[in-house]
Amino acid sequence: SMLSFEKRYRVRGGTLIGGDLFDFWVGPFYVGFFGVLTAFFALLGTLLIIWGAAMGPTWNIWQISINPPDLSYGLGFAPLAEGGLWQLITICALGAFISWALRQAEIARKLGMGLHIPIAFSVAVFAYFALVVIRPVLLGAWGHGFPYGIMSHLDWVSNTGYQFLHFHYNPAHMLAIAFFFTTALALSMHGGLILSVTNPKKGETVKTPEYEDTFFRDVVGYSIGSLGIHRLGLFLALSAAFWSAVCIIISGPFWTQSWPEWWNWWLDLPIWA
Ligand code: BCL
Ligand code: UQ1
Repeated sequence: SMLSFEKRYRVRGGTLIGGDLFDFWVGPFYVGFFGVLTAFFALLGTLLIIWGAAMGPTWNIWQISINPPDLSYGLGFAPLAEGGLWQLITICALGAFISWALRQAEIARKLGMGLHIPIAFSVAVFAYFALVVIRPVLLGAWGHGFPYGIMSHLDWVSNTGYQFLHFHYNPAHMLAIAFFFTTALALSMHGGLILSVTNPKKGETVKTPEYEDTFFRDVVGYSIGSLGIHRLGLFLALSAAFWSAVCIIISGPFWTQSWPEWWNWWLDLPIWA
């Protein structure tokens, strides 16, 4: 069922392309030109994955893997069964992700909201783009992309990590992990705080933001505020994905030795001499 609010905002306009053509809803879902595009790419990509699985040796969900082309194909097209399918699926994935972001933008424009959500989602898309386009192009072969499979992509991460001896020493990987963990800390504190103030003892009223501020001033001497925590959360989460993209782009294209060796710049500082 539709909220009265929704009804009021189900009006024409805000589309980026196609004018009124796809400016309608199917049940609760806004369609739009990019809704159609997302559905098209997602469906085609899924069918190609199923086709790839059917050509492969197993239906075991853990072992199915659609692999990128051999490194010898460089940046050219490969035959379907030799990684070409992976290339088409990658195009479909990017088509679906980008269309999804643009559909978010259309909905935000319709509602007169900021574009924070599509911008945030674009950072996740950027991390994926870094893995399957930016780094393979910089290294000169699509074969550097990761395979589409549950276990196989984990094997790829492990192998790629050990190519650099010890990936924990990658400074951008360190930053990305620190941001992921801090995101979890901030969200757990925020979730806990909001649930705690909205669940008063029987007979008492919900607590105001003054209580939230006072709690954190009493605990850590500082409150970032009820708007500030959301800015902090968005910053932390986007930074996690951004530094993830950086950590993998630099591994190979800009640093080919082991990551522990990168830290020699520190040992080589003249102040130790
Ligand atoms: Mg590491 C990468 C953490 C140990 C090698 N590693 C990462 C990062 C992250 C991380 C920082 C992956 C997140 C990411 O990219 O998000 N690594 C991490 C941690 C440890 C760790 C916490 C740990 O030890 C505690 N890593 C190691 C060990 C190495 C190692 C030491 C292996 C031996 N690590 C690597 C390598 C890589 C990482 C190699 C990477 O390539 C990866 C990285 O940085 O990649 C960029 C970004 C998010 C995305 C890419 C997701 C994008 C989602 C898209 C846009 C939307 C999908 C929609 C979906 C299909 C639809 C679903 C529909 C459903 C209906 C819902
Ligand atoms: C906080 O200060 C705050 O403002 C009142 C919130 O808003 C509701 C929060 O959710 C959290 C977690 C904090 C505490 C955060 C810091 C960085 C001290």
